[in-house]
Amino acid sequence: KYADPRDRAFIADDNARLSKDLDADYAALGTILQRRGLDIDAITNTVASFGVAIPSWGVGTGGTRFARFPGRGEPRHVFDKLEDCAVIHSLTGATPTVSLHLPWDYTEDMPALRQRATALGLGFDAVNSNTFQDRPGQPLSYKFGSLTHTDAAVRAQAIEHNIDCIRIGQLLGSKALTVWIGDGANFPGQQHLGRAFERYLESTAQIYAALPADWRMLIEHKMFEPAFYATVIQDWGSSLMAAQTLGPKAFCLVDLGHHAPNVNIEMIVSRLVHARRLGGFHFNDSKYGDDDLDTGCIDPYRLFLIFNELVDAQWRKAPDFQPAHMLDQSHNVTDPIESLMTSAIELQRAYAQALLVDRQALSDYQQGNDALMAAQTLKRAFTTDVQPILARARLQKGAAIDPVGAYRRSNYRNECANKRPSAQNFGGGIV
Ligand code: PSV
Ligand code: MN
Ligand code: MN
Repeated sequence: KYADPRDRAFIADDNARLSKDLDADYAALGTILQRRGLDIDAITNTVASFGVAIPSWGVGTGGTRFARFPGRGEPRHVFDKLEDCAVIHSLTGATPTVSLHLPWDYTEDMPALRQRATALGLGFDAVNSNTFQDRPGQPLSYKFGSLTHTDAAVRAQAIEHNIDCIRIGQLLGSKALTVWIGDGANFPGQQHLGRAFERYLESTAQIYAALPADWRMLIEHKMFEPAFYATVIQDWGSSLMAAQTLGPKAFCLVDLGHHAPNVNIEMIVSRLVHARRLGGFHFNDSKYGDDDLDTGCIDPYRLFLIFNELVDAQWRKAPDFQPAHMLDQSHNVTDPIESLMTSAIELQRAYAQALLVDRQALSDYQQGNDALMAAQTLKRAFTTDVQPILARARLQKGAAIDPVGAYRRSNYRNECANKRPSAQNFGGGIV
């Protein structure tokens, strides 16, 4: 039997079974935290205020360059995607915005899309441009690059697309444009490394000039793929140089999967905070490369250490610190809605754990060069089970204590399978 998982009464009913146990667990944790001088309700309220954007492309089943195995009842178009995003937000209370990818999410009627989003209680975060693939009927090809192409006409086409994205984003109430390009070289010698970067700066300066006053441009770096020898914006150094060259509205976006294995991402975050250029994140997890696995599923400690830097920056009142939080994942073997819900919760978990760090003690241990106790201070926060805080934060907002359980009980996926005839040309699966 189907029940709409966005229905408040359905969620309240589901919560009724679980709230007594939650009260007991929350009270027990509250006592433990009180002994550490922490007020559990204050932490719960801070966690409740955390939001992360759902990538529109994430609600469809992903794929690899070998194959894509579509799931049941996948969204057929951007309006269906919005419905799925609303389910995720209703059950978690943690995903109030959606990040669109154009042209994958293009529709003639953007005002209608905005209207539907508003009715569903959703807003729009950064708009992502796409010049890493050709769309049908496009005059010039991006096979050998887009914003950095050797041919000025191709560059102009790519610039125009980014400016279109800004215009469309304005219709939706977005405030940022995320630019990731696949431009680069597959062979040594194929591309003049310096000139390609210069062309990037020239092209992005034109996009930057079209940014409305209250917009940001987020520059996303990535080490490799699809260019396997050299990528033009391959690391945070190139990204930071570009942002600093472009001007105060340009920031760096850190996609966790876009670095070499073992790179110290929390250190990159710290440096970008220092440079006042940390623009936002694409959260995911990885073991090898740009795996786009669910956030926190491989290395939750790394995620915690990143949030530790973010909370530290808040604590120190770092200037120009307003990073956008977005997910960027590919779900190949799970129901994307379940993956996205649990991923949003993993972010809240890392945030809650980071809020538990005794910052004064940590600072004193650092000052006194007490390496062991400094490390233990972080570990003590990380190993605290904050589950009751996360559940209580959801309950307070009318969301579900057990989002995946409630989602499964609602039979939403089954309902989608009946309502949505299989979508063959779903955009956004493979990249
Ligand atoms: C590239 O790997 C990337 O992380 C960029 O953010 C793209 O926009 C996204 O993936 C598309 O899936
Ligand atoms: Mn990304
Ligand atoms: Mn990626």
